[in-house]
Amino acid sequence: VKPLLSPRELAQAIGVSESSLKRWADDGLIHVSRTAGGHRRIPIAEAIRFIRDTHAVLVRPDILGLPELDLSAQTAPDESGSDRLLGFLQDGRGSEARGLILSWYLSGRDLPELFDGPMRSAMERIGQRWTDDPDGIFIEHRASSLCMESMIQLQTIIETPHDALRAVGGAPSGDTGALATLAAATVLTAEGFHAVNLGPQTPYETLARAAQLQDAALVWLSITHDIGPDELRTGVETLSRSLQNCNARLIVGGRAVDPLVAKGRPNVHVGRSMAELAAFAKGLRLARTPA
Ligand code: B12
Repeated sequence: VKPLLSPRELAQAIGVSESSLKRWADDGLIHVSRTAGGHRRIPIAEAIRFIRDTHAVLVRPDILGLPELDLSAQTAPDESGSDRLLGFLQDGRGSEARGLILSWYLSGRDLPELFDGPMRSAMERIGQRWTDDPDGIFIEHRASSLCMESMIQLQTIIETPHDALRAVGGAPSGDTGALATLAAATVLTAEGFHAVNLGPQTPYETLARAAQLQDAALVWLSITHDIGPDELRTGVETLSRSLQNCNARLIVGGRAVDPLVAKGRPNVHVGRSMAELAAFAKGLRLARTPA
């Protein structure tokens, strides 16, 4: 991805004239920095924000260093769009899967909507295959990797503000799920957090220590596989107790989460979706931002 663009490059990328683009910059519709010589430069994250907000069509993604997009995806990720994603993931068509997800994002869709919708449902359907399809496990592992590649690509075009609050998270010991915790990190990045994802199989003590070292405002725990209710409850209890000392809020979620883990623990919140995680992050950011 190209970190800084000239007005001419962005103009070409979205198929408008350079003079229009310079005018929008001078009117403050698009934020630019200046080179030592006084030339306008547009950070990639600002270019992406502008494209999303104005529904501009990215006709030349290559100028931004982005791969080919699925321009027909500029509509809502409706049922047929979800089926297309499922098809690409099942067939191992990585560039098409990434292009489709990126196109949805660039057309203004929010990440929680994409992860709670098409990505989750595609992975659910793929996860049903291994019982009766000898290639099911191969397809599931490959599809998981493709989803992760797509999320990492999204992270490279989202800007983290300098004064971002910090978040730390992962999946607990015993849980091999890497996708949901990466989705959480990606959503938090889009919500303006500096998110550190420790990935699957992270011991509760490591999460607590990382939260302390990073001075985290938010800790997330993502549970994909059933690790046993007692183990989960004890782990969350230990974690929430350690977090009280560093003033971090804990949000626990994932398809195998038990809502009872938050009982009697005011610094623990249970969420079921990426939309809930985003809402929680927004609330926390508002509460922690000085007036
Ligand atoms: C991918 C996957 C794996 C991969 C994980 C690899 C990877 N790189 O991530 C691998 C292949 C390793 C795997 C292994 C196993 N798996 Co598995 N796996 C899945 C699968 C297909 C997809 C899960 C996924 O990542 N989905 C995509 C994410 C984005 O969606 P999500 O998990 O639903 O999360 C959403 C919400 O829960 C929420 N959310 C998630 N995290 C968080 C966090 C917060 C804070 C919040 C607020 C919200 C939130 O937002 C997300 C988006 O909407 C599911 C099928 C399914 N129905 O989900 C089975 C599934 C979870 N696996 C299952 C099983 C049985 C296994 C195995 C035991 C199989 C085996 N016999 O070996 C093993 C071992 C698991 C272990 N001990 O850890 C069962 C679980 C049953 C259970 N009761 O736990 C499932 C449901 C499949 C099935 N239908 O039977 N698995």
